[in-house]
Amino acid sequence: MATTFSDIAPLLAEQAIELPSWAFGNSGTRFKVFATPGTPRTPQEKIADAAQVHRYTGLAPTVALHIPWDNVDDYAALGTFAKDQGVALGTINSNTFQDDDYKFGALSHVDPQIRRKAIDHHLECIDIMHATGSRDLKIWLAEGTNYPGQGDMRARQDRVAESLRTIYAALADDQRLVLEYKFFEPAFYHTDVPDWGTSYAQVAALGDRAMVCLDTGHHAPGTNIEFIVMQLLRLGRLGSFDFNSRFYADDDLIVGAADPFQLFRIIAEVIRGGGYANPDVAFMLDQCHNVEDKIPGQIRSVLNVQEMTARALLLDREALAAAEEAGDVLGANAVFMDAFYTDVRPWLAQWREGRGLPADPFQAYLDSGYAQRIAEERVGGTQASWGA
Ligand code: LRH
Ligand code: MN
Ligand code: MN
Repeated sequence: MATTFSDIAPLLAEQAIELPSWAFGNSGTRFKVFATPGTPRTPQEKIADAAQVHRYTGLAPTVALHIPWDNVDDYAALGTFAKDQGVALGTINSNTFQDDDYKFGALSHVDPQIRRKAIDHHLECIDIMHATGSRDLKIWLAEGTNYPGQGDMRARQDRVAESLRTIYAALADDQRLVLEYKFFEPAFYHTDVPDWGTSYAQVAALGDRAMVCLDTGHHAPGTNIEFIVMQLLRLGRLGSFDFNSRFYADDDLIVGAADPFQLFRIIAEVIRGGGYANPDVAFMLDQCHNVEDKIPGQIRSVLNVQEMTARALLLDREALAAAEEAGDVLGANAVFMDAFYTDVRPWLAQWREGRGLPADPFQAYLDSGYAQRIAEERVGGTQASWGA
């Protein structure tokens, strides 16, 4: 029997997408960072903006922090502030990519003192997790080399493994380490954790609470990302997604903007592998809004994820399995495409209204006057920007 909207309604209600605090700061390229009036100046203002996204969509109950970008004196108080705004603090992201000491590596550095410094930064992040009640420590390593011969790739891999072991050992039993991979940038010749296989090999050596983070913008063009999703779910190591979209490299554009069909295929595979509405697989955004308004950009993003989730949940799995088993190539593909081409927007608008949310969250936010208010109120101080 075909799946209907009422079948999927309870599953949609379980969707939660974590927002990155850094999406609310100014960002740009290495050529120019454009400032927007009303941009947050503090972690508190970023959280207040993130809470707006949740208020109008009901989809984004948590906010990820990046340390030291979101440094505050009292993280427990920041957690209380978030709660008062209607959201909670989520993943803690470490940062070993903006310190001169890490020019030639952090967890992989040849100098044990620099490795120690990078490890200590992660231990501080774990302390913050205790104060905020965060479950996940997300690590992305900007480490690698630019020229063949510059570094001993094998020795660097061993040092990364040893450093990760020390960090993992400091986690509490209910905390996880999530290791993100990226095929290039900032290093251009080799990267120490370039792909899902390396991330998997590293986390598998640590223990059950070490997982892989899949950032959709971190693959070579043409990579079949849904295959990786399948494999990591199969291996029980898909810990989280950093969702965004890209046309060229790590563009960090709005998820679903460049290739909605790819987003559909990824989510269909998450559902197939039991990763949907499963707390083990965190859905997060990792985006920057260089030229568009940030809060509406985040609202559009979570709605894009919700729309593709609804379409993927509507996939008639029985019909698909029957066609697959019968070797009906075009029939199977037609079942798949039917789900993708279903316009779920009118139904989602109705569904939202039934849950006390605005039918059109995007417009409701624009009409709220919040953007004008923050532009007037947030004067003086230094606006947050990606990287600070
Ligand atoms: C690296 C990355 C990683 C960082 C974030 C700011 O490209 O995706 O997740 O923490 O960007
Ligand atoms: Mn990322
Ligand atoms: Mn990235």
